[in-house]
Amino acid sequence: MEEALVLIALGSNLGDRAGFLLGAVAALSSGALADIALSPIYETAPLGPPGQGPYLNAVLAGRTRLSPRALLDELLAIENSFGRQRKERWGPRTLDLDLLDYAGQVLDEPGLQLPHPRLHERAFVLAPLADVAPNWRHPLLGETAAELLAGLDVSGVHRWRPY
Ligand code: A4P
Ligand code: MG
Repeated sequence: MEEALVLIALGSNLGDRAGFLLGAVAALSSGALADIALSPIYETAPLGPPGQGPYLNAVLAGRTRLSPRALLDELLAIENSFGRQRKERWGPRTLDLDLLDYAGQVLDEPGLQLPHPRLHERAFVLAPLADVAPNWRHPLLGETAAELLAGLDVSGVHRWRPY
């Protein structure tokens, strides 16, 4: 199969957040993906049920020979290897890996939608996406990440500065 350009969102709001994000990058680089570029890490206000801590979020770009479905299965396996437990929707998690885009494909299958159906409304995804893929355009909306971000509230999204 040809190599496909893919974009993946990473998020964590439990435990060693940066360690989980970077562990996922390492796992992907030794398996599913080549030529990984990683955005800066952002610290972001949680969207979802109250009482959760802040997230760290980032986006990576890379190339894969896997099909969309095989890549999603790999993402779910990596989430599980970092102790992800699915409890409530949008609840706290050690590691969330979302497939944002696969070579601009549009798919709507059980368990796999492309582009990711909520990416265009989420500043915590669009800010790092604009950093790592400034020329990318949303396959359905035609706008860049920066253009999509311009319409959103970015007050809860900051470059992460641990010191
Ligand atoms: N699925 C379908 N298409 C995709 C895709 N393109 N990429 C299916 C990934 N998964 C896809 O996801 C549910 C199912 O979606 C998967 O089994 C897969 O088959 P999940 O990760 O189990 O559930 P979830 O993440 O709790 O739900 P959901 O709706 O995916 O939540 P989101 O949209 O991922 O949001 N706040 C901040 N600040 N930062 C965050 O990162 N993340 C969430 C989760 C909530 N609040 C947040 C953040
Ligand atoms: Mg998810």
